[in-house]
Amino acid sequence: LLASAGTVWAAPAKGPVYDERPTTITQPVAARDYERRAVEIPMRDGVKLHTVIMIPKGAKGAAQKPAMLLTRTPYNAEEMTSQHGSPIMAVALDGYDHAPDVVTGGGYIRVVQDVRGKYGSEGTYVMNRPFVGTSLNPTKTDHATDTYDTIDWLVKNVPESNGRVGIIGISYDGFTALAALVNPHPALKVAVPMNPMVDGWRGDDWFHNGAFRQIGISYIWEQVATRDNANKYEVAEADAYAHFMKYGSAGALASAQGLDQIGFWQKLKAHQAWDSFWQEQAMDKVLAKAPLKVPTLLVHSLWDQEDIYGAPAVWKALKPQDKDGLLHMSIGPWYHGQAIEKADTLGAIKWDADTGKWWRMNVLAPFLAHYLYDKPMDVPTVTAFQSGTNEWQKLGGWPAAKAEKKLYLLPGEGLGFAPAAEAGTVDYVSDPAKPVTYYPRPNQQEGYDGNPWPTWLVGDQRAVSGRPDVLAFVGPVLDKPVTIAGAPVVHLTASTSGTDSDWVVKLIDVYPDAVAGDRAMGGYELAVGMDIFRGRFRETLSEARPLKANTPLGYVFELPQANHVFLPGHRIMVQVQSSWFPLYDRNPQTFVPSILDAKPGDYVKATQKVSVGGADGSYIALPVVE
Ligand code: PG9
Repeated sequence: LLASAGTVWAAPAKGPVYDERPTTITQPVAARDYERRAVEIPMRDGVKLHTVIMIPKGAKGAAQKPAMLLTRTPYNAEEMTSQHGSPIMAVALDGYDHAPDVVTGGGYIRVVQDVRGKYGSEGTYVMNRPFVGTSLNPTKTDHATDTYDTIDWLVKNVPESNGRVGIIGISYDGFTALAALVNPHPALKVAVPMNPMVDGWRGDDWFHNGAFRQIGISYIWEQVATRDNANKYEVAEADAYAHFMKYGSAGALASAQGLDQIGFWQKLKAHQAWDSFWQEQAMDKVLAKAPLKVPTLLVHSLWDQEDIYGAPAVWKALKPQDKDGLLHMSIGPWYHGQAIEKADTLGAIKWDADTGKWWRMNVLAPFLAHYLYDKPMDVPTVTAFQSGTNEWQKLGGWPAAKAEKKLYLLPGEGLGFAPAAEAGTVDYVSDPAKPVTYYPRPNQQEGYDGNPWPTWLVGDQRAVSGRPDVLAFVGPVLDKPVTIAGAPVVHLTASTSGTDSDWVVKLIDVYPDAVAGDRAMGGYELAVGMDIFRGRFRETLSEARPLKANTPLGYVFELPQANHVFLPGHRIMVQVQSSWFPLYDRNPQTFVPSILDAKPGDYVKATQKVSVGGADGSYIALPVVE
């Protein structure tokens, strides 16, 4: 309807309606296969927590009353329970935390609650709120009391249920599932903490062995700035590498991005060592104070890009005192949270079957049904996926072997089970102006959609193998399998010309050039365990101390858990480097009291010398299953 030249166009006063929207509208309500209740549950201090309860239709009058599966989250209970706007419960629960096939397959009542201070819930917000009775929480409420009060309300106010409650959740919500185990409500019959955040300094979200995970800055901003994550972290740079380089230190970047206003950021800056702030809230330490009372299934992902430390740390702390055999663990070949998704592949790595579905049907579903419906179960103490053979194993405990078999770094970047008699060094120059990336640029901000973030831990390490500042020690072609099950321990002896340094060590499976039936995998370098250690914590994790320059010093730290077979025809490789950017902030290589506040002039090149051979030569102690 173009107006012809010279005429003034106006909407006709009469005739067909021009605006196609009605002035008022009636929303048709589709028949749901569940009843949805949104309630505000009062806590002991009067604060009300917003809670969505989804009751499957037919639950009333069913022969077996359903149990309740609870998740406590900072990630928006309303949104998490209304996916795709679907009236079908299994579809509405698509996505994070739910395992809808298990929830609806088991006929459970699904309960999702916003934690204090987030989305629909009243109250203050504190990141992973520490517990009452510690110096970090002066109030009378924490996640343990809030879970207790919630369960107490649920069993009294949801008459459709059988009065039993299970708690389940991933990551932050895995942390809240662990918190439920502190003075648990008697109606809490089972807990499934999946990839839980346990110790933010040792190896989960904020630091790894003291090295700061600066890509978490955007999460901190969005999570803490507002109740509903409305204020987004805005960046001008398309490449996170450029974004983090622009500001120099992570502290300068955070200030520019407004983080100084955020209470959690102030605390994080004030506690860059593993001091009482971190130790008092570490969940493995908190839980070890009393025997476990609730049957618990810890879920660990072997390639967890966010919380690779947590679940095994809780296992280690609690299993020795678990007299009643309540503690179980599953170890899968997954990224963070992938157990509830399709998991036949992880990046380029193929597992020959959907490992997520297998685990949900054979472990998660029977474990919940046993404790919530008294059904028989055949779930072993530990269910572990072995990469390499790509098979599930039923184990009586974990780890299956002690880290005792020494794999030596050898002169000329060799690697082997026999040490070299003669002592020497293999050297490189680490330049903070040109840090080694954790995966090839462009690096995106953390996030899942179409982003390499969830799978970067299995990225091909050939991307950096040839760099002059990355050492790649490689062993001979294996003529028989080498099986490891547990956490390899790094024993690195190295000197630096600086007074502080980061050490990144990677244990890698090098595929043969010809992989039968899968040419794309020829020569692939798959890291089966890698981590970073910030040198200043060499003597004690709880205090930063300068390194003595140009002096060989010992660094001992664990790599993440591995359950892997290096197959015949493959080679083992160990890589060593001194930056892992932009995931971790750069070590200036000059000792400064606060790396977050390092100044441009503090960043200097350093000559790194890794000791090989002789009495003090570097090695990795492998948990080899003979
Ligand atoms: N890894 C995320 C997280 C946990 C705890 C604190 C902050 C972040 C998560 O996936 O929930």
